[in-house]
Amino acid sequence: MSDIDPFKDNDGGLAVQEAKPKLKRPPLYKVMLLNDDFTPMDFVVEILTNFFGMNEDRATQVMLQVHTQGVGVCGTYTKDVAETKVHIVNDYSREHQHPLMCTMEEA
Ligand code: TYC
Repeated sequence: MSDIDPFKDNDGGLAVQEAKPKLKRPPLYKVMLLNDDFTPMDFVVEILTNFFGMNEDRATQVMLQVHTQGVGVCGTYTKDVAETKVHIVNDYSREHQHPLMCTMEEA
């Protein structure tokens, strides 16, 4: 058996400070759609339902918000998830010959 007893004071009288675990929440990122004059509204709604889990009504609201304000938030995610969403949406839009732009920024 080891002579280190985890339940015994093994610091030989030294003042030993407990390690303070520094756990921070990971930063979150907003994934956003930008307005343009060419992408059909239906296609934007399809993006929001397929890739951001919105129902038709919510997707239409967000699409109209982007259409009128120029930008709108699709969701907030950790960095890896946000980056993946941005790539998937931009690839999908290019595949369908639409200029729709998806970007992200720290929340
Ligand atoms: N402005 C586009 C149109 O009138 C619709 C649109 C909405 C495009 C949202 C992009 O992110 C967007 N067809």
